[in-house]
Amino acid sequence: MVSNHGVRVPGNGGMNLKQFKEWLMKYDKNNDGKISSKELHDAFRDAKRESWFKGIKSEYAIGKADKDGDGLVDDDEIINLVDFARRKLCMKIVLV
Ligand SMILES: [Ca+2]
Ligand SMILES: [Ca+2]
Repeated sequence: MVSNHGVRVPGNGGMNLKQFKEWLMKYDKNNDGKISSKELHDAFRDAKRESWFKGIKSEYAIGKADKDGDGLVDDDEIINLVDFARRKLCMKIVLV
C-alpha cells in the first residue's frame, strides 16, 4: 500500500482554484477526470496530516459537491468542494 504519493498538500501560502484542482486530480487513480468517494478519501487522508481536523467524511463531502447525483465529483463540481476544503481542511483557496 502506497499511502504517500509524494504530494505535499498546498495551502499554507494559499492557492487558486486551478491549483486546488491539480492537487485533487493527483488522486484521480483511474484517470476518468472525476473524483470518487474513494479518491477523495485518499486526498483528505493526506490533507489531514497537515490539518487539525479529524474525522472528515469523504462521502459527506461528495454528497455536498455532487450536484448531478452520479456519486462522482467532476471538473465542474470541484468548485463545490472549495468551501468544504477551506473550512474543514483549513486550505487557503483563492477564487479569482
Ligand atoms: Ca477517478
Ligand atoms: Ca457529479
